[in-house]
Amino acid sequence: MEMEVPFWDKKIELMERSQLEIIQLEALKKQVDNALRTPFYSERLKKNGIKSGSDIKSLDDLRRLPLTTKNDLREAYPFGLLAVPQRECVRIHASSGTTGTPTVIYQTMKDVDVAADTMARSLAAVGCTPDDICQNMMTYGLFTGGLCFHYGAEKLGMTVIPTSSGNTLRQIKFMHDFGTTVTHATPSYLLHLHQAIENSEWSREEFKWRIAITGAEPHSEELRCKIQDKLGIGVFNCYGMSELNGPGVAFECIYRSGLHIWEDRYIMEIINPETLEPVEDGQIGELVMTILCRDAMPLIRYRTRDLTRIIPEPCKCGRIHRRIARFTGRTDDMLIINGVNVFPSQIEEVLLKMHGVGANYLIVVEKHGLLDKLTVQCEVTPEIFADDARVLNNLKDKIKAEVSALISINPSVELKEPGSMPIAEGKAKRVEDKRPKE
Ligand code: DLL
Repeated sequence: MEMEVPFWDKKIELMERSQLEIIQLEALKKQVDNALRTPFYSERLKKNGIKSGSDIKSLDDLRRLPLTTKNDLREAYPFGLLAVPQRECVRIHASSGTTGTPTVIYQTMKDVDVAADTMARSLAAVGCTPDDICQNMMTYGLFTGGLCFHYGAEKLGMTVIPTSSGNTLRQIKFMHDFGTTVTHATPSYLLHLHQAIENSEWSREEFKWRIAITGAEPHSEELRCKIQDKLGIGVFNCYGMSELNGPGVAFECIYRSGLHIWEDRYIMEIINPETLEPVEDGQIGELVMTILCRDAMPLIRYRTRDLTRIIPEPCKCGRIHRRIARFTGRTDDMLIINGVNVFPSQIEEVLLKMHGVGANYLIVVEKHGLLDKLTVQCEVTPEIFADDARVLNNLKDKIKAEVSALISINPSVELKEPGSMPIAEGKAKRVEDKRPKE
């Protein structure tokens, strides 16, 4: 039986490709003008011979523009990419940088509204309506999974319960008492939630849950099927990143076969991460994104480091916006631990400046029940090792506190005798990810 396809903005979602490309070109020109207002891009673009948006004559001219990296954002920290007077900027979000400097984004009120509209469009595409009660279990704060999702869910007209992450017993109570129909959580938290419901005083039938939106970390089709079977709900994949306004950048429709990228809001490219040249449609490469609608902070040809491929065939839903496949990995060493992005270099930074920490360390990530667990193992110096247990315990607590302050994850810390950890013969192995590959 044919399913009825829900839409938020039929005109935009079903428009002709030629029409979409006109919108993209106009928006790109504006974004280039906008970028020229920032100290960061004005220098870069002028170097590439671009002095105004009108230098962009066709979408192919995108390739004349420079790529932008996470490191560039760090260098532009805190305000180097602001394209409007600060008084027009109403919000700042941030995510982990590769070291202590975070990468930040700024939004005007219009930007907040456009991002909310994009999110609402994504939610409508999976069948969410104002009749739904939506519980957002992603962390509120600097992380975009909280607030940016929230604004989109409200824009659609759902009743939003901003429970944020954690406190599983309260999550379940709210889900039960308010009749929550839609949830937003990481896939690993969903499994945890399921187990907690099984252990609760209520049976599955006493919940009205029908849709789970999952994202912020990689997960496989098998995991989706497992969650769907266990919970008897529709599970939909949602991709996003802080730099691109958070969740809802790419989203599955009811057919669940790849994620549509909203191409009137973003231009996507898939490049070979070594040669930086575009790959053929259907080949795996790094996703590069240009934001078409953000006044406060332009972002041109941003290297996401996420590996995926374009699905060239049209989708059964009829949307013109092309799809990308589930992500197959990243081109850098970023770890995602319970949905939180962690770069090994951040932890190294803490360890290296800590008096008493020796030469060798290892970051271990493993599954502890259904959630991820982070352990930092490090050798101590011979002087500290000779001291009494209190000194060692203090060091342990200090490492825990500093790592936790920097990346918002509480690690276990294991201190090791000097010289007891294996010495690397080649490139030092600093991370052991023992989580089962999905
Ligand atoms: O994770 C934004 C988000 C919130 C997306 C809620 C979806 C739902 P960041 O913290 O900046 O932002 O992390 C972005 O997470 O580059 C991917 O590596 C990874 N990621 C996000 N969504 C998915 C997904 C948010 N659906 C980084 N599948 C990205 C695989 C994902 N990886």
